[in-house]
This record gives sequence, C-alpha cells and structure tokens, in this order.
Amino acid sequence: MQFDQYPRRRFSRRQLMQYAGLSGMGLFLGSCGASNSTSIFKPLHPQTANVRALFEPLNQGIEELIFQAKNPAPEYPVSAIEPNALLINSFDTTPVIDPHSFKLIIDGAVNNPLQLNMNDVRSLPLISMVIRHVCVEGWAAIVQWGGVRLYDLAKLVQPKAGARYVYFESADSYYESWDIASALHPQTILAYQKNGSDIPVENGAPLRLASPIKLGYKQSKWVTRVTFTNELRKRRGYWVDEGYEWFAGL
Ligand SMILES: Nc1nc2c(c(=O)[nH]1)N[C@H]1C(S)=C(S)[C@@H](COP(=O)(O)O)O[C@H]1N2
Ligand SMILES: [Mo]
Repeated sequence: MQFDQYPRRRFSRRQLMQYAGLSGMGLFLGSCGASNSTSIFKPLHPQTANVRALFEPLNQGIEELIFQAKNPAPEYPVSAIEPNALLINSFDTTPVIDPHSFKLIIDGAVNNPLQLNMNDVRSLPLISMVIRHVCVEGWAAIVQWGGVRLYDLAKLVQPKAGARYVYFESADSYYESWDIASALHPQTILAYQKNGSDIPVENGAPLRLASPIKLGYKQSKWVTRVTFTNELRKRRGYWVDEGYEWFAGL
C-alpha cells in the first residue's frame, strides 16, 4: 500500500472513504451474510473479491492520468434544460431491457470484476448534471442526466496499472472505446435518469453514458458491459470505424 507515500495525492484517506460512498460499502458487507438478497455486488470471480478495494484509491498511475484532466466542462442551471431538443439517434432498433434482470458487467484489466444489478448501481452516489449534448449531425441539446460516476465504479473494480482504455458494449450491438482519463473524468457518468425521471428506453434505459467532454456518438446507450483494456482493439467504435474521430472531445 503505497498511498501514504504518494506526495501529490489530492485526497486524504478519510476523504476517499467518504467519496467511495459508505452506502455502497454497507450494502456490500451486508450482503455477505444474506442468503437471499436481491441487491448484492456479485464478483465474477469470488476469490478476487476484495472488500478493501472500496477504501483504496485507484493505482497511482491511473490517478495521475485522470488528474492531468483539463478544466471541468460547463454545466447549466435546471432552467436551461431543453426538454424537446434531444433527438433520438439510434443506428438500429431499440433494445428493450428488463431492468429487474439486467446486470452490468464490469471486467477486463481489473482486480475485482463485478456484475451489478440496478439496485447496486442506485446504491452508489447519484450525480446529477445539466450539460450540452452535441451530435455531429448538427444539433445540440441541454439535458439533465443523473447516474453514477464511472470513477466510482472503477474504485469498486480497481483497474490494473496498465489499463489505458475502457470499452462499452451495448444491447443493440453498438460499441465504443474511450481513453481511461476521459472515462474516469468526474463528469462522465452512467446515467439512469434524464431530466429528473427514469431514462426513457429510446434514450438508453436502463444505463447509458453521459458526459459533457465528448461528442454524442461516444455516449453509448443501453450499456451492458464495461471492459478495461491495456490496448485499443481493432474495432474501436461503431461510428469511429466508419471514419469518425476516435477521441471526439468537446
Ligand atoms: N447503443 C447506442 N448508443 C448510441 C447510439 C446508437 O445508435 N446506439 N447513437 C449515438 C449518437 S450518434 C447520439 S447523438 C446519441 C443520441 O442519444 P439520444 O438518442 O438519447 O438523443 O446516442 C449515441 N449513443
Ligand atoms: Mo450523434
């Protein structure tokens, strides 16, 4: 544990523990003795489950990548929301996912792969932001999204030191990949709320990416799997593989 020797750390251990979200922790511990819990963090490989992971920062190299981050992207007041401006943009038919049986898989180059159901996801700190969604097709919309930070999910699974990219698989077979610093940016969330209500199915229910730092096509709807990788694969993204820019930063 080298955290205490890290001279440029931004958080005290106590702050990190608060930030990690004690609700999630309590739920995790509470599940250990429960035989029939409906809401438990299920490790893909139980032998790798590590309760302490919730209290530890990400490894130093990844924290450094994240904190090289630029200024936060602008957020707007709730009064600026444009309820009808967000156009549905789906390359294929809309997949309908049963939120009760849904499980988000988080795996790859991580120490503690997990499957989370929606109760697990909702037990983590809820982040709400009003941001500008920008589609390359020439429209934009001010939208409020509510959900969980990828950063908080990363703290649960603990990416390995070599992890540099994050892949997102969707139920409509859409796929995307992000650099890890953008994926773990504090304004990058997996959203389950839009403009204060549960996300409509066309907008990506039960979980979709939302972030003010990337163009619309990076923001995968109907995300089913989040995979940390050391390298980019040949297939980088549905639109990216058609010639659109991979980084697609705003
Ligand atoms: N799974 C999936 N995610 C997707 C898309 C898609 O076709 N499938 N379209 C992308 C594009 S181009 C945009 S602009 C936004 C649109 O989000 P919305 O339909 O909620 O407005 O979703 C992005 N995420
Ligand atoms: Mo788009």
